[in-house]
Amino acid sequence: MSASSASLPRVVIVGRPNVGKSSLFNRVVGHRQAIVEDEPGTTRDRLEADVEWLDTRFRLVDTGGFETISENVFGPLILEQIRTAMRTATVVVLLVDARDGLTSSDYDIADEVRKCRKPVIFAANKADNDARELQALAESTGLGFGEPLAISALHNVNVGVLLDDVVAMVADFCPGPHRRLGILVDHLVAGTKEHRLANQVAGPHVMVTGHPFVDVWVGVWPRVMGLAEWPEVPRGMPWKEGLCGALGTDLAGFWPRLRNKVRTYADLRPELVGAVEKLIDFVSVENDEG
Ligand SMILES: Nc1nc2c(ncn2[C@@H]2O[C@H](COP(=O)(O)OP(=O)(O)OP(=O)(O)O)[C@@H](O)[C@H]2O)c(=O)[nH]1
Ligand SMILES: [Mg+2]
Repeated sequence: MSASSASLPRVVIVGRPNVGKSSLFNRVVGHRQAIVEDEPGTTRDRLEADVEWLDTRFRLVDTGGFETISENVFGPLILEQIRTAMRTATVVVLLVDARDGLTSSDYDIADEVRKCRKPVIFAANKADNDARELQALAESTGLGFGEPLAISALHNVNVGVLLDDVVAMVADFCPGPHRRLGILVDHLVAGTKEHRLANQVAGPHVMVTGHPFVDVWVGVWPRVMGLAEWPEVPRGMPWKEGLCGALGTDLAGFWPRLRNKVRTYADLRPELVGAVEKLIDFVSVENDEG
């Protein structure tokens, strides 16, 4: 994968075996790259290709079919592969089969898709003729994603419409010169896991910055709460719980009290104020890129 491919928005096709994910992938990519078979479980390895539609470039990802009850020893591996692919997705395309109707595997993959909280395009494939299209639309609303877009990967019906939707969602979701994203991270110190993750997601339109404190509460001067210092919390203990334990106060009530005591910038440590100012500058700056 080239460096530019790695930074493209990712569009991930998921669904149970044999619904036509690889057929759709091949149709969009424009040639037969993924293996298509009338045999469930054909795709086991994730397959990716760069695609361009209406001047938008994205990376299309085909995944293995997800099956609830499976003799297939690859089942858990495929599920892990699908989850990994969805975690990095900008848009997920959930595909069902318009001819077969819904199966328990469709419901289960739909739950996985819901859990990943990404924008979803819901499509019913193999809608080759009108009667089947109607059947697809009626039945598939049961998955909770509304009416599917009826498509046929084989006969190239509505695949362009699906790509239009993909491009609109990518534009909606993706940071760009006119839609910058700022992320504030706790404990952003060189050499930490937080630092490595921040470096991975930062880009021309995404700024990740943070404060060095173990928790954002430490960004408030302890004197605000009448303390000389924040108590030490033993390593390995969740910090907020440890702090409230040491102070003999309840966790749920502490945050509102702390928040209400903060009145001015002088109540906050300069490291926290500085990081927030940097983010505000970044997301609100006027730009002349286009
Ligand atoms: N009639 C019809 N058949 C289709 C359509 N799209 C795919 N098929 C057929 O459905 C079967 C399965 O297609 P695949 O693309 O391999 O399905 P898949 O979802 O990738 O399957 P797995 O890799 O096993 O998860 C093949 O026989 C395809 O020719 C379509 O639009 N209409
Ligand atoms: Mg396949």
